[in-house]
Amino acid sequence: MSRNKAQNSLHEFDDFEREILLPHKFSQNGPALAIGDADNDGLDDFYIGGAKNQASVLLLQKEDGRFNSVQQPIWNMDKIHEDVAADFFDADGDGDLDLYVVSGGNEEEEQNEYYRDRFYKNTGKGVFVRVMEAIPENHISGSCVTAADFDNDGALDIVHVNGWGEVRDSNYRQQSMRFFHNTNPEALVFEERANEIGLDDRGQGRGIACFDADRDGFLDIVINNNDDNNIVLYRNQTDNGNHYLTVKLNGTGNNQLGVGARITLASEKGTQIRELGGTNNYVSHNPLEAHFGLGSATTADIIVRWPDGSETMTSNVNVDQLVTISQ
Ligand SMILES: [Ca+2]
Ligand SMILES: [Ca+2]
Ligand SMILES: [Ca+2]
Ligand SMILES: [Ca+2]
Repeated sequence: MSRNKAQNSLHEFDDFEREILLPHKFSQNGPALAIGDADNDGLDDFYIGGAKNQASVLLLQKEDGRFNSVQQPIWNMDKIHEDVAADFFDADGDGDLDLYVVSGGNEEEEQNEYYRDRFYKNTGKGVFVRVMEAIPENHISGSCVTAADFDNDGALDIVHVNGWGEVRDSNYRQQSMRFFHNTNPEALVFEERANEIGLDDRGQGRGIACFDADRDGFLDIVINNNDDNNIVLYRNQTDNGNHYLTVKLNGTGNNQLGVGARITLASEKGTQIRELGGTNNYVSHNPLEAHFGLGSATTADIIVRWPDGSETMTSNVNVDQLVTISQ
C-alpha cells in the first residue's frame, strides 16, 4: 500500500486511502463522459467528469488529432460534485451543444447540495456557463441521464434516474426518477413532470436507453436497475399529433453506422442538431439512430456531416418515417 501511495502522491484524491487493494488509481475522472463537437469546428470533443473534489475537464480536439485540455474556471468551481453521467445536447436550439451533468455518489447525507445536478449553456466555441435556474432543483444522488424529445415538439427533454439506494443511514431513493420537460427552449425553462406523466421508478439506476420500441413515432424508455425491478420499460402513450423523423445512417468504409456524424435537420420548427453514437447514459447507450420531433412540420431538409468531413444533403423528406441516409 505504501508503495502505491508514494507513486501517486501527485494526485490530490487518494483511492488507496479508501480501497487499499486497488492495483491502479482509477477515481479521479469519470465515469461521466460526453462526446460531441463542443466548439463546432467539425471535430468531436470530450467532456470528462471529475470524481469528488476533482475538476472535470473539457478536451477539445485539434486538427492533428490531439486534444487540448481546457481548464475553464467553471469546472473548478463545481469540483465538489461527483460527476456520474453527462450528456451533450442542444437544449436551446441555437446550434451548439449544451451540457447536463449528473451529480451522484454516496459520500454525503441524502438531499445534500452536493447531489445537485448542473446545466451548462454553451456560449459558442465550447465556452460554457452554468445556468442552474434552467433545471428544477433536485438533490438526489443520480446516475443515468439522457436528453431526447419525448413529445415531438422539437425541444429536447431530460430523463434522469436515481443513483444509490440505501447506504449506511441514508436512503437516496426518497424521490422517483425525474423528467424535465423542455417547455421553453429559447429561455431555457425545464419543468419537472415525472409523476404527472407516470414515470415513477425509484430503482437504483445503472442504465437508461431511449428508443422507439414499438415504432409509433414516440420515444419509449427502458431502465436497467441494480435492484429487484431490474428492467423497467415505459411505453410512451403520447398522442398529440406531432410529427417526427428518425434518421439512420449508412456510411462507407468501416464506419457503416455513421458513429461520430452530425445530423442537422431544418423544418418549420427550426434547425435541430444531433450527433450519432457519442452518447453515454452512464453504463448504457441509445440506439445508433437520431430521433427528431417536428411539431406540425410536414417536411424537413437533412444535412449529414460524416466523420470524414464530407456532407450529404437530402431535401423535402416527408415526416413520420424512419429514413436511412447513405454516404
Ligand atoms: Ca470540436
Ligand atoms: Ca445550445
Ligand atoms: Ca420535447
Ligand atoms: Ca414508441
